[in-house]
Amino acid sequence: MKVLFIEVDTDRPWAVASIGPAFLAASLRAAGHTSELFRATVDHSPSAVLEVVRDEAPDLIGFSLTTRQWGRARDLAAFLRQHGDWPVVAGGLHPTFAPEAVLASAGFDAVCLGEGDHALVEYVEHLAGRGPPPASNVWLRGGTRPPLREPFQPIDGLPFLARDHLDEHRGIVHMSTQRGCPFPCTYCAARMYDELYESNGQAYGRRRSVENVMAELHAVGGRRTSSYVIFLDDTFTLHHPWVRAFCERYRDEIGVPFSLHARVETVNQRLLETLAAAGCSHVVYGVESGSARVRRDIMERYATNERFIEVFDWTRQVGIRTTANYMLGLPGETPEDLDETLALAERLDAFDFAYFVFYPYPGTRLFQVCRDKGYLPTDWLDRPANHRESILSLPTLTSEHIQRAYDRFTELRAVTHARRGGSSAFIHTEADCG
Ligand code: B12
Ligand code: SF4
Repeated sequence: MKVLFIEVDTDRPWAVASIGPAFLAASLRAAGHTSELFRATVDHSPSAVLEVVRDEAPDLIGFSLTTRQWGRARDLAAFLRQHGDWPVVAGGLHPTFAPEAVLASAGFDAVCLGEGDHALVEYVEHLAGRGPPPASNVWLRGGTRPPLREPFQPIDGLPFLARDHLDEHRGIVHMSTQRGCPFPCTYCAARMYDELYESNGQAYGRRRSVENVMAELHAVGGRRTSSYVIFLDDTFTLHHPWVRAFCERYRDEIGVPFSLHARVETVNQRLLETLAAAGCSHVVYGVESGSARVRRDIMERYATNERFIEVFDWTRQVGIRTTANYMLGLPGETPEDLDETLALAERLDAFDFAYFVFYPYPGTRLFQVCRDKGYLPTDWLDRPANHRESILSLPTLTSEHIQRAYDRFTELRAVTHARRGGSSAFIHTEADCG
């Protein structure tokens, strides 16, 4: 059976395609199936996508979706259904936490809840007439919500990523060493996988062995062909014994620069020195707000401003560049809180930073708050899910307040950029994690 994943771009191409399909393709191929990925850029009209689908002649089409991708994917799936009868399945965070909305849309035959590695293979076997419908994770249109299968164990048993499904160029390698994140950030969609499985009595958090991660790094060419390794894990610096054991082997066997996401609570000076010695050149920290009140009472993040300042200083001292991520426009936030965020950004003086207008992702606690308090418009699923303007009506902030803060961040970034000599080494980071 042949599966065609359609990667849906929204406003511009991303440097990397979804990690989900790269995992799924690996499992499909291990089970004897074929997998291809087509990136529908913003320039591809629905007819152009249809043409590609006709040429590829898949037995199943798969969409891996974040909320941002949902609107365009919905329209594309409906268009494909008008012109053909290819079965279509959607998976990823958005379908997992808004499955009813996906199944109610024309063009989707099934939704995958949570992990898809085994579930998709079972579904494909079923479509091939070689097995019963999947008993778990795959929710068929018209059917009832299925139970969740146990998270994949042992995680080392997963085949290595199908790298032809990732846009990797010039020796850049993307790696994923763990699934799940133990922190409770109320805005975070990634964390919802943990909660979904925990509410089912299952533990989602797992990390691959150092041995297994090293084997994948060698399999992609090791130091011979790799120029830079990007660890996509939500918080790479969990469990220091693992990180130290990894760093020792990485330094000796691979040694090329790498980047990762961390939280300030999960690093200390010694660990940062170890990371730097192994080749770590860039750490992305989630700061999110400069107001301790907002972090503590709204986001459930308990680090102090002093902690951020010392960790950014330590990171600089060991020669690692930092990127800080900030959010603007949360429910309960005030204009004074936004001022504090800008002030902390100035004080931290990260090598680079990214700033996002808050968007409430389905499944998260803050989504629930926004819905319960009437901040969320009823047509939220039809509005663009971007991070440049707020879709919320907040009693404590107007859209002008948020826009002004966003513009001040844009100015600060331009100034920082100019001060660094317009360095092209600025790294554009998009995930709100760490
Ligand atoms: C790496 C990463 C990126 C990379 C790669 C994108 C990607 N989707 O992989 C880049 C830099 C491009 C990126 C960009 C953005 N990202 Co991002 N990103 C991540 C991150 C940190 C890791 C992804 C990962 O490694 N997943 C691991 C794999 C195993 O999980 P998975 O993708 O969910 O796939 C499994 C299942 O869901 C299922 N499955 C997935 N797809 C499919 C498809 C089918 C057909 C089936 C059957 C099953 C299935 O099976 C897979 C294997 O078990 C996540 C956080 C996270 N932990 O998920 C955020 C995350 C996905 N990103 C997020 C956001 C908001 C963004 C941006 C909007 C950031 C921004 N502010 O601009 C952009 C938009 C990207 C887009 N195309 O829409 C949010 C999404 C929230 C949501 N509900 O939509 C997350 C959850 C971060 C967060 N904490 O909230 N991101
Ligand atoms: S924002 Fe990052 S640290 Fe917080 S729960 Fe999500 S993945 Fe974990």
